[in-house]
Amino acid sequence: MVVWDCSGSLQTQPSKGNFVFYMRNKAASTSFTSRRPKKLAIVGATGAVGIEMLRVLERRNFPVSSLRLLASSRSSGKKLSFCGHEQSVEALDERSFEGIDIALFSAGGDISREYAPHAVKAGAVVIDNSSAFRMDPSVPLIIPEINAIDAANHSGILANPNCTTAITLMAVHPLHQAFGLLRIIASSYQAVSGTGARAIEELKEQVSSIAGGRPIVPDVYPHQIAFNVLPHVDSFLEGGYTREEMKMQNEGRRIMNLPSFTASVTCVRVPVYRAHSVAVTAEFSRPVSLEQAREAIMNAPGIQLHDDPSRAIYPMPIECSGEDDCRVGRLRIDCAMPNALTFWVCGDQLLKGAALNAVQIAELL
Ligand code: NAP
Ligand code: 2RA
Repeated sequence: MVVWDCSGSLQTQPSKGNFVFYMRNKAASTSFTSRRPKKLAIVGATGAVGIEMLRVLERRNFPVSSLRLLASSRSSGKKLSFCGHEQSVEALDERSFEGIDIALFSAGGDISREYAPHAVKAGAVVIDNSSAFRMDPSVPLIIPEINAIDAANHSGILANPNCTTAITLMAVHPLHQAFGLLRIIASSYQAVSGTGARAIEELKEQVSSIAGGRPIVPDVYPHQIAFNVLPHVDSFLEGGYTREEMKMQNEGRRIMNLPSFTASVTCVRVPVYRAHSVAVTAEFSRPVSLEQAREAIMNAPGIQLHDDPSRAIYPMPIECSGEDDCRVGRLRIDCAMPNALTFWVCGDQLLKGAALNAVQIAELL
C-alpha cells in the first residue's frame, strides 16, 4: 500500500515579525486517535475550500494511503498536486466512494444532501462543510477545540460549522468558560473567498475594471463589491435576519451545549480577499475582568491574543490569511452593558472556518 509521504513538504508558518503577542505554548488542538493511513476522498476538490484541504492535509502530514479528488464533470481530468504528485480530478458520481474511509465534502449543500448518503452506504465517514446537516441532531457539529468529545457520537456524518460561527466561537468559548456566556451582539466583516472561487475573481475583475475606467457588471453579488460593503450574506429570512446571521445562535447552541445562548448578528461582505473579522460584544452571567479574560484567551488552543492598541497591534485579515490560529484584540470592558466584554476576532475562514477544522475532525476519527 502506498502511503503518501508529505513530510518533505511539511512547512512551518513564516514568522510575522513582532506581531505574535501574548502567545503561550498551548497543547496541540487535536491529536490522532489512529495513525493508520486513510483512504480519503475530497468532494469539491477544485473549490476554494477543497484546494485548502489539500494544503492542510499536506502541512499536517495526515496519513493518506489513497486520495480521490472529486468535482463536477467540468473539472474531470484537471490535475491538482498533492505531496508533490499530480493527481487527476474525477467527476463525482454515486460510485465514487467505494473503498473510501473518510470523505471530506465541500461542494455545497445540495451535493452533500445527494451524495453523503451514498458515501456512508459505501462505508465512509463523511465530514461535511456545507450547512446541509449542521442542525440534524444525529450529526455532531464539531469544533475540536470546544467539543471534540461529541465527535464519537457520529452515525457516519459529522458537520463542520459555518465559518463565521467557528471563528467567533474560538474567542467566545474560552470567555464562556471563565464567566458564563449569556448572549452576544456581533457584526461580521466577511471576505469574498467565503463565497467561493468565483467571488474572488469577481472582486479582482471589478478592482481592475474600476481602475481602468471600465464598467462593471455584478454577477456573484447583487451589487458592486469592490470599494463597497454589502450588509447581506446568504438569503433573508422572515424577521429580517439572514440565514448566515442565525447560524451563530443555532450552531453556537449545539457546539457549546448551551441551549439558552442568544446571538444578534449583522453579517457584512467586505472587499477583502481572505479571512473574516467579527466585532463582538458578549454578555456574561458573572462579573468580568480584563485580566482573567486575557488569561482565558491566552490559555485556549487555536486562538492568540494580539492586543496592544498603543502600538497599533490588533488582528487584521491580511495578517490572519494563511494562519491556522484565530486572533483576538481590542479586548475591553464594554461601556454600555454590565458583565460584558467587547472585542475583535479575526480568522482565516478557509482554514479554521473550513479546511483546517474539517481535517482536525478527521484527525479525531
Ligand atoms: P467553490 O469555490 O465555489 O467550490 C465549489 C466546489 O464544488 C468546486 O470544487 C466545484 O467543482 C464543486 N462542485 C460544484 N458543483 C458540483 C457538482 N455538481 N458535482 C460535484 N462537484 C461540484 O466553493 P467553496 O467556497 O469551496 O465552498 C464549498 C462548500 O464549503 C460550500 O458548501 C460552502 O458553504 C462551504 N464553506 C465554504 C467556506 C469558504 O470560506 N469558502 C467556509 C466554510 C464552508 P467544479 O470546480 O468542477 O465546479
Ligand atoms: C460566507 N459563511 O462567508 C460563508 C462561507 N461558508 O459566505
